[in-house]
Amino acid sequence: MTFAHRRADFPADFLFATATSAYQIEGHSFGGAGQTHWDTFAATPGNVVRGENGAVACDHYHRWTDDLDLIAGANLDAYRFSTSWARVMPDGVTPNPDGLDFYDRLVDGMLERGIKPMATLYHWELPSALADLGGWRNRDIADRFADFATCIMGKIGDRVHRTAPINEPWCVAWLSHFMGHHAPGLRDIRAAARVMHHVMLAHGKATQAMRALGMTGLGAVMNHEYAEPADSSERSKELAQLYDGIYNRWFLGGILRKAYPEDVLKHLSPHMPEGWQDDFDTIAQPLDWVGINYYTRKLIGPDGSDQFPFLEEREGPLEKTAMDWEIYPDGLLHFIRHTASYTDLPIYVTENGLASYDVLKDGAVQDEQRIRYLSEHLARVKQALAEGIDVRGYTVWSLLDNYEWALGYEKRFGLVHVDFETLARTPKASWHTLKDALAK
Ligand code: PNW
Repeated sequence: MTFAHRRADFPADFLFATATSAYQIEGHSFGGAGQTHWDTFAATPGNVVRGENGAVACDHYHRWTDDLDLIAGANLDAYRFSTSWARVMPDGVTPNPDGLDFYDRLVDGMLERGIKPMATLYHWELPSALADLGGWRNRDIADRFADFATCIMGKIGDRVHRTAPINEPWCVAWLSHFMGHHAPGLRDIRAAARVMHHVMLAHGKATQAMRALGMTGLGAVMNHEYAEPADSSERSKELAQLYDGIYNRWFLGGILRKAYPEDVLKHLSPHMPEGWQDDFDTIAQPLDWVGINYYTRKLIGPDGSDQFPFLEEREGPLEKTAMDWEIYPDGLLHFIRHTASYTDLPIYVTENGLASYDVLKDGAVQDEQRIRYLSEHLARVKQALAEGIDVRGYTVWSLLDNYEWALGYEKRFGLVHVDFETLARTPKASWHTLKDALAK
């Protein structure tokens, strides 16, 4: 047997969930959504595989009732979804009643099916009107984001179970402004350092805005990658440590310790925005939970240059997914323990999963690697629970095959297969496995 878990092995109130995000599934050409920086980024040749974008995606905007049925059908307890800023406020500031109504119906649809809504306000589709003002590089973004939080949560905040302002600050800052892999595609240390801070400030201000609405259940979702030195040299160890700092300690430090890690700050401080030291009381708002998104580890070695961050990722020896990401379940246990070393707050695994080479054949998809991956990672969650760490939930990325950002529609992360010609949904073997394991 490849899947070694049953619902009964976990605490009675433990939540099994699945996740998606707005731009990756909804279809951004529908319902009056505004243009986003991802539309612009995807339209520039070389940024995204085949130049694909989220204009239609999974057409979830029209098929959302079917999709909620698929979540309930797998006996899952909760659904982590995101609200598109450009759908709710097409120009970044003016509310769109159709957009607000869409999320209102979606949340009610979850409640009707006994699914707990877990909302993320921002999962990367910045309205172009705000991108044109400098986007996340402009400090004003934090106030605009708080206004968006007030607008969308004024509509649905009374019914959501858990809410996080921003999905994966590292991706918003580093991946998008230093590595250039995601919109807006910058490779600029000064831009990256500013965003490393503004994204934290926006988290804090949005949290304040949601508290002002009387909301509870507010948290933060960080992504983590285990950094392994590529060899036993001191230099590789140092650089793995630096990678760990940028990726795994910066945002936790800001939100939970009112401080950025010194080893990273040493390199970023010349580029930080003025007055950053004075913002921690706003950033470090009291929270109710912390989320961990975890997929893989990276082997880190020197790139031979004298250019910060001096490091490169090396090919690792472990089994890989279709993303070419190594499968390293111990990393999940590491980050649950690591997060618990910062805080006693309840922890949710808010994303975990893999892209696999799935083939639809005779109406079925045999995604054995996914079943094994989920089983091995859930075993680490059990281990953390056995150590007394307060883990409250586990979330599979993703419900559906969807728009995998710069990799377009090629990489399939879903529990449910999507045919991108017909948009037909077919539950994979992993969906059936969860349905059986999670029967109540
Ligand atoms: C997460 N990286 O993103 C996101 O929350 C999802 O939107 C995404 O589909 C999922 O993981 C799978 O990729 C990441 O390049 C995307 O290091 C890319 C990276 C990390 C996280």
